[in-house]
Parts: sequence; structure tokens; C-alpha cells
Amino acid sequence: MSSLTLIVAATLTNGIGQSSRLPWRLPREMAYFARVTTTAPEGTANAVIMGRNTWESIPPKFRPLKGRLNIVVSSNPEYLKGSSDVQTSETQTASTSISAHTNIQDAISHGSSHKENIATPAEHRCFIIGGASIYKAALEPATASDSLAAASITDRILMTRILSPAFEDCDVFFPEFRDLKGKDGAFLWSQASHEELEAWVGSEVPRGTQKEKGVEYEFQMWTLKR
Ligand code: FOL
Repeated sequence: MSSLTLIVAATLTNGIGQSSRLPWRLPREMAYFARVTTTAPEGTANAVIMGRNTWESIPPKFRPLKGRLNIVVSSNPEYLKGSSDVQTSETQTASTSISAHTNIQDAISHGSSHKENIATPAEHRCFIIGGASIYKAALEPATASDSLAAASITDRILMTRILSPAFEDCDVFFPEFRDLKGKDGAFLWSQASHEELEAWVGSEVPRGTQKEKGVEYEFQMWTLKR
């Protein structure tokens, strides 16, 4: 059992993508993503779990995401076999390794079962970085047997909320999570304070509405109530 953090940038209507890419280009927001997903104590590294479409959406010069254990999930084993840059067998360098899995549970257990050695440092945190179907699986209720919940628990969402413009042409969406309720009828997710966000990230995070290239956004953290 390991805990998972979802990291996402989404519009007010949960738009996350358009035509297989991010609808915006926000260097400082992307720098936050890179910092948060990379930061780990010396001798450890974080894992980033992603679906095949998200892997392909990362510019080739940035993939695998450096300094992180990259785990790619595809339900099509042929893709994993045939691809030149995602291989079925694990490929590793000192700071980065890639492994491919045909289901999310395997990907999670791969990420969390990593034992420290020279090639692969011990895993610190495990991030789900998308896309829509992987996020959806990660947010399935813990009762569903065929879900991520069986292998792990998603208990944190690092949400960059894109406030404006609306980016109405999005064609891929993050699942709505704010209205999810438990058996007792209480909301499952609640927004943490900015102080809690900074404490978890381990360094300062810009507070309030950020403006970059005409886009307004805010860094948020949500946690699963228990
Ligand atoms: N979460 C947040 N907050 N913002 C995002 O843009 C985001 N994107 C994804 C998942 N969660 C996110 C998926 N898409 C790269 C590109 C696309 C992508 C994720 C990462 C990427 O190239 N990252 C590089 C930084 C490149 C740069 O500095 O411009 C990295 O090293 O992380």
C-alpha cells in the first residue's frame, strides 16, 4: 500500500488538454511541475506514472523526465514492444529509468517496490501525471476492485487551477472530484491551506493568483479526508 499524488493543471471546467497537447504554454507553471515532481531527499527519487498519450505529448528532448523514475502505462502491449523509446524491459541511467506496464496496478507496484541500488535510487514520492483515463482510474472509489485503489491510495491532488481565460476548446478533462462523497454523505476531498501546500512541497510556493502570458492561475492542494 502506497500513497499517490495526482498533479494536474486544469481549467475551471476541468479542461486539461486539446488536440493531444496542453492548451497553454506556461514556463513558470511547468517549472513548478518539474520542481515538485523532482524534489526528493538525496539518495532517493520520485516516480512519475503516466499513460501512453501523455508520454507521447512530452517533447522528445524532455523525455524521459529527468531525475525521476518514468513509468508508462499502455493497455496495448504491442505499443510497448514496438516503440523505440519506451521498452518493455527497463532502461536506466543514474538518475532516470523508464519502465512500461500494461496496467496501472503493475505500474504502481513497480514504482513502490523499487529497492535502492546504484542504478535506481529508492523511491520517495509517486506522482500520477495523467492523462484523463489514468487520472480517472486513480480517483475511482476504494471499493472498486478493478482500480488503482486496490494497489494504492490517491490521497493528494496538486491542482493548478487555470482561472482565465476559459480555454473552451479543451477536448480532454480531469474528473470532477470536489463533489465526490463518502458513504456518510460527507465530501471526500477538501482544499488544504497554502501553508500545508508549502509544508508538503518543502519550499515556498507563490500564493494567490499568478499571471503569466495573459493566463491567470492558482496553485492549490486538495487532500482526501480520512
Ligand atoms: N501538472 C501541472 N501542474 N502542470 C502541467 O503542465 C502538467 N502537465 C502534465 C501533467 N501534470 C501537470 C503532463 N504534460 C512536460 C511536458 C508535458 C507534460 C508534463 C511535463 C515536460 O516537458 N516537463 C519537463 C519540463 C520542461 C520545461 O522546463 O519546459 C520536466 O522536466 O518536467
